[in-house]
Amino acid sequence: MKTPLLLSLCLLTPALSFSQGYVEQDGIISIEAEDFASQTKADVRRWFKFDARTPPHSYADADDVHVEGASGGAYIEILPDTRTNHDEKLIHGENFSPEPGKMCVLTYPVYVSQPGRYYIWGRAFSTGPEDNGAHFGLDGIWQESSRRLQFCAGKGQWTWSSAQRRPENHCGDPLTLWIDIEEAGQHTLMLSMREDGIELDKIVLAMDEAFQPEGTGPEVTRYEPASLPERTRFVDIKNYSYIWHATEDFQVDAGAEVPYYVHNQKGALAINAAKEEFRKGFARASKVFEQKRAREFDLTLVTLAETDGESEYRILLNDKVIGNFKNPETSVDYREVTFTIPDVTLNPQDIISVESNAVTNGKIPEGDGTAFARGRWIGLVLQ
Ligand SMILES: [Ca+2]
Ligand SMILES: [Ca+2]
Ligand SMILES: [Ca+2]
Ligand SMILES: [Ca+2]
Repeated sequence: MKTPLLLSLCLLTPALSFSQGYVEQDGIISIEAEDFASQTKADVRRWFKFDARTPPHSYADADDVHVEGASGGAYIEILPDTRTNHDEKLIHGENFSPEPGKMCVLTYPVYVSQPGRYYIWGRAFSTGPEDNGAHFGLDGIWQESSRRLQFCAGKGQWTWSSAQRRPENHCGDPLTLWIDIEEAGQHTLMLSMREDGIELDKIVLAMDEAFQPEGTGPEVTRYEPASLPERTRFVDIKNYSYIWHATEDFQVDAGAEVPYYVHNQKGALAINAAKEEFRKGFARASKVFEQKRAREFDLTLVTLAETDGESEYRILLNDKVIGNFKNPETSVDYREVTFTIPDVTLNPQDIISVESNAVTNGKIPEGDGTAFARGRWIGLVLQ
């Protein structure tokens, strides 16, 4: 029986997915190139993702797949690649884009805490002279300093570069490519094509000039949010207009047969059945409907079942009983149980009361007798 229980627990707490961006950590933003958020201007050329499961493609291409050695086991390449050497015709807007932002535009959301200058590092696999350039931008602006990332050395292997191609120096020098981020906060890093056939594995932005990536580079700085608090009460309530909490919204009726006390840990009203005189009769708590207009609701009472006994509950509208319930037997103490009365019209100043009693089912020994359930309930839900 253990497997079905585990399975059902897993189904109860599924991992809700959401899109993750990247964050700057200690002056570093490390991004898997293949984890872009969007691609536009991809009608003539396109970035394709390659990993171990990518099937063979049918586009023009001068080199093989290079998944081996790629960070995260994946990278991106712009295809088709129709200019792989100087003899193949150079066509602006087709196999070459000297201007950034015109072709194969990718975006990466990044959250930056420290504004300033970030040096751009790319990790590429180049096999020829015409597959080794790309442009970067930020928030729709292609700063001159972030255009024309260039890879010259390191052919036929994954290679890092931070060099900008310049008229006087086509291969560029290290640390000549950067982006200036003027304000802390959310930004969009952009990447676009310069030469088709380029393969990019990873992108690193680094504030420190002395930083030099090695191997597959620093661990990616994906945004990993803190875990959120899970619902611990009213767990079966899937929708509601209002929740009236027993301990906060209801007034305990001092004139009832027995009193309630507040069981803080469970957020419940309860009867102290340790006192024998509280074992007979009903405790009661009430609330006034304070809205200005009459409304119709389904009323759902949420009680806590107990192993000691099956307490009885009554819901009253202006002292008239409109619902009678009894907790089911349970093997799990404080399991939430719901009882619903459909289609109740509440008028302004109506008084809604909840009553319950302490009972024993004689099953759980305690002292000389048996333990009592305490008529616990946590609230009334208006749906
Ligand atoms: Ca290729
Ligand atoms: Ca090319
Ligand atoms: Ca290539
Ligand atoms: Ca990668």
